[in-house]
Amino acid sequence: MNFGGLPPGQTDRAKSKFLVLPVPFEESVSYGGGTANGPAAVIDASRQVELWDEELLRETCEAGIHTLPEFKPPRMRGERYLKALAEHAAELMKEGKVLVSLGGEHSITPALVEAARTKHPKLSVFQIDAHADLREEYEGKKWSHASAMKRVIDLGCKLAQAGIRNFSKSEVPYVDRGLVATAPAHLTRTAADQRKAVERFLEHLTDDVYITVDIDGLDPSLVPGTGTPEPGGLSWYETLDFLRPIFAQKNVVGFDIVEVAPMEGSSVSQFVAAKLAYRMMGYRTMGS
Ligand SMILES: [Mn+2]
Repeated sequence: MNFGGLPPGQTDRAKSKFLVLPVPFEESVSYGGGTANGPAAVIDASRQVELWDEELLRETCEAGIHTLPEFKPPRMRGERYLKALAEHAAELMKEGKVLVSLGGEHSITPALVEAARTKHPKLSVFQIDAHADLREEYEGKKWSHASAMKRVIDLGCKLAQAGIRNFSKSEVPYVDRGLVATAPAHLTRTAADQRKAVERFLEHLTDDVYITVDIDGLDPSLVPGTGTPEPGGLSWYETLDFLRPIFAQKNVVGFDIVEVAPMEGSSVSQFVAAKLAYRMMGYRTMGS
């Protein structure tokens, strides 16, 4: 099963601009489970996404999208798995393609950022998320999904974060300070305020950017299938209004969409994630 349900002519690995890597990692879940089923559900839903992009007026798939097998090395768990993922992703990035990873829980992102940094040492990160994910550790795990962005700033990467509406007292010293620029969701509710946040982010981020979208950054009315839903999230169009200028003005070297936890009887969450992944690939092909 490949992303988009594409014919062989558009999935040739050597000719494809995009590599889709399914990463079904789920180990530090704190509330609802199911993210291990996220990648397969998103790829399945992607076959229902119209290939003609109504905003970009093109078929993004013409750039080539190759889907890799799920990253599932035998008998590897926790930190060992994440270390292996970082090595695997670094190898893939040598192919000079845009790596699109589908999670899985958010703890996979630091490994993917580490891999991208081997090629782009001045990498910075743009995050869409309900949660700041800046805890030093969570439930005794430094590699927890709730600490993912703390691991990223520990690497020395600048970070810009949007959609944030949940952080703990212990994260206050990091939110919107130093390496981190934060736009809390309640402060970007008007188009003018959102534009100001985007301008600030474009100044804060370096030229090479990795993007991580925790699907819970979007509103749970749009994406109910996620582990830790939080009200007050970004709408579909607000999400795109954050992403479009970053793709237009930065060199986006890779991105991930994480924390999709498919629900029984509802396919909207994985469909939104699939359409978002395709749209982001579309933004990445514009002008090149
Ligand atoms: Mn997160």
